Amino acid sequence: MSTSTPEAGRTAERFDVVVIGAGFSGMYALHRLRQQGRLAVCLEAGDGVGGTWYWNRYPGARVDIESMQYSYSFDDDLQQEWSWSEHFSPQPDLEAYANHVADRFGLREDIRFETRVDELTFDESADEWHVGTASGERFVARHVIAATGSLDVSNVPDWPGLDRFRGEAYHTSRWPKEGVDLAGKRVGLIGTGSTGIQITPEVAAVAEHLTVFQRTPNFSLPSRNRKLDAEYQQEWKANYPERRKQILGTHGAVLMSNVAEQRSIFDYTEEEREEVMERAWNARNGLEFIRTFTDTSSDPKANEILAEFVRNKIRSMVHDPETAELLCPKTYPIGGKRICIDSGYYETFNRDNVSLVDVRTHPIEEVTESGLRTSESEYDLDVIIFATGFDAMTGSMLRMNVTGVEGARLADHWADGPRTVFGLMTAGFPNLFMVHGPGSPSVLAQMITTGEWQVDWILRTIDHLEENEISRFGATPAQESEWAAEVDTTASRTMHSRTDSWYTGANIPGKPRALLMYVGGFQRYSDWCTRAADEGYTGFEKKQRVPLT
Ligand code: NA7
Repeated sequence: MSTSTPEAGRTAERFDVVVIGAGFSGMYALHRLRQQGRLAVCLEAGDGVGGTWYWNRYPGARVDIESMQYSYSFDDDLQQEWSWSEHFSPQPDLEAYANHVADRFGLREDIRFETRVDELTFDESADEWHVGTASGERFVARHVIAATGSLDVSNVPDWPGLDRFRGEAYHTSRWPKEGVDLAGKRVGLIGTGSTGIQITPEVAAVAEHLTVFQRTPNFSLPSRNRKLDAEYQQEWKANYPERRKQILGTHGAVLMSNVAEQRSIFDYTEEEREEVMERAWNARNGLEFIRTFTDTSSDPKANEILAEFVRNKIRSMVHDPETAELLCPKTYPIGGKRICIDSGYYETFNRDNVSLVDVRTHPIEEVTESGLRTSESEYDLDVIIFATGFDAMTGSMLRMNVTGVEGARLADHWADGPRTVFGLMTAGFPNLFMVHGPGSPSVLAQMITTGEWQVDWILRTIDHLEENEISRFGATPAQESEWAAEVDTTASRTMHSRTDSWYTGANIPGKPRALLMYVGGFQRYSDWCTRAADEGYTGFEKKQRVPLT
């Protein structure tokens, strides 16, 4: 039971820790806090658990990490008993899993659903956070864990006329639970990132006509998704303890199959190279494909050979040469953005009811009452689907109106780009922890396992603070600069920082340009964090609790 406390004429509920978000990391944080006997509540904007996998329920939504790895590791009974049906789980399976976990561990009783946090204010006199919600509730807690997700705030471009459209319009991340009947309708889909690539074949199969509005084509590999048989799962389950440990020792917290070559692409004859690339193409994993050779991520010439191999695949799948050329990415290196995986994306453009419109050459200028107008033509549509991405990594923190020490606003602190220590804390905002925050590996590592790991680090830290009667604990600007140097040094070696995408904030007009995640690899990342804890958190700001008189 929480206690209550008067706050500005209202009653605030008091907890040890407020967790924001009931996605996979938030649920795990709540579970661990309860196990430790801490008084905790989890505030969730949606009316169900699952986070990303609660909101993104558009047709075709699917994870691109294999199911046996993309799952919780903290409870052996759970991982032994749960069965996955597909190699790459579709959204309904992931949401069902989240619901199962919430029920199995009795988490719902401490989750407040439909509770959106819109105010976080640090009270310096008591070293506590005051948490306000859109529906007027108030909470007070010494610590806040923001497990608010890397891809939560939808991006809808600010086109004139958006409110004038008489048909139906949906952002893919806010797809209605009851589904959308697209049968016999003229559908316009804007965006060809991972989401656009997943939803395209599904919409094409039912709509009267699908028009895909593409600004930048993406590299995509066939997912070769398959049903999982019992034998394969059993083999994983028998080896789970060992494999989960191995996962944490890898660059992306993912175990890969054995297709990666340990040699330069130029060590092979042209014929041999084609053979190796063909083998990698059939290996089911975008993350693995880019590591086919040792130099395709670093040497532009090597990268171009791999990119041209994929373009030739696209040309062989799409019958109309003009459409095929338009679908071929040519303006950035392969792997600069996350390589997508798809289920029949390119082949969909061979259908009579599908057309591709290049909005790079002729941008969308406005939404009209009956559809869209580009600088070249008008398109009459019954439904517009926005697969236009997210204000990623920073959006979900900034929209909570966070105010820290001396009234400092997080929006100002991050005005030139986010500054953090390990993506876990930011200076001037003590006792506030982030999971998968900017400057952490986030989507560059498998997020369920690395989320568990980060939550464990946070809870170890909170234990340390309680044991040592520290009431205020925070990162310092000097630590932020040190971490920024590590993030920048590792980033400069990669193609990500040289490619416009949501990874660098380039998808949101006016957003400062910086690589938003740590690319040094999960193992190196966890070494940094563990060292800080092992060394007694030297360098962090600490304030001793004032004894009660
Ligand atoms: P992404 O990858 O950010 O894709 C968004 C798409 O929307 C992309 O093709 C954009 O084109 C397009 N877009 C955005 N704004 C516009 C405007 N103004 N005009 C035309 N087209 C536009 O988001 P996703 O949801 O697909 O994927 C996000 C992650 O989820 C993904 O990486 C996986 O990790 C899971 P652009 O490329 O900017 O030219």
